Amino acid sequence: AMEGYRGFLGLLVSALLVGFLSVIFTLIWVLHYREGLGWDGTALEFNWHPVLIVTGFVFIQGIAIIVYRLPWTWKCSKLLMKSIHAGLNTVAAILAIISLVAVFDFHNARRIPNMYSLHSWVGLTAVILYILQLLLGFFVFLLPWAPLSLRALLMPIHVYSGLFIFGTVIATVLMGVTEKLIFALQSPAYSTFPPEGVFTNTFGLLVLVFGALIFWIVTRPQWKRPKEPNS
Ligand code: ASC
Repeated sequence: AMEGYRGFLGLLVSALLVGFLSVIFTLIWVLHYREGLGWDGTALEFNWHPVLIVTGFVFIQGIAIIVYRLPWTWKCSKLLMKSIHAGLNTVAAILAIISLVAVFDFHNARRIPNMYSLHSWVGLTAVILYILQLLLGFFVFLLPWAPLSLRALLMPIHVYSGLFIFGTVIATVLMGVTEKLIFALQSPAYSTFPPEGVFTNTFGLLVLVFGALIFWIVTRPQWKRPKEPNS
């Protein structure tokens, strides 16, 4: 048991480190390589989009997925852990929505068309599914009214769609990074390996590794919260 616990801690610390680094890399990207942050219809407003997505939709969502795995919380009530899971996912949803407002606002101010790219189609689908997942989870699993039979029926779907949405978000981040670099890096071009291109490709790899670590942690059966009878 001690062996499994140390393995868990090692991966948890790695995931937290890689997730935190991803957020720092996004900040360095927009503050150092790009124009910085602001809310004025210019690129400064667009730049909130990657910052809020990586902070909320990647990092906070990743933590929310594995909160039940933290062994020191196994003595906490299930209701408290569900509230933390729901609370983190609510914060992530709010940040994702603000990040979409930033892009649409920037596009409209600059008369750039909306919703033409695959990044935008998949990304908006992920946000809509995430909000539906949040509402369904709130009414079925958090509020006390749903019968156990309905919870048991919907739990595998909740787990599956949660991981599907998380994976989709990571794929969408990779598409967004590629799209932005091809738009933004003109002279010198992306194809000439400028420092911003190499730095931001590295950031994309960090996000992918974060996803891989969260997915590993959450799919180890031996690290699951022991199930109390009748829940
Ligand atoms: C819940 C909860 C669980 C599941 C289970 C359904 O709300 O706390 O552990 O649903 O009851 O299989």
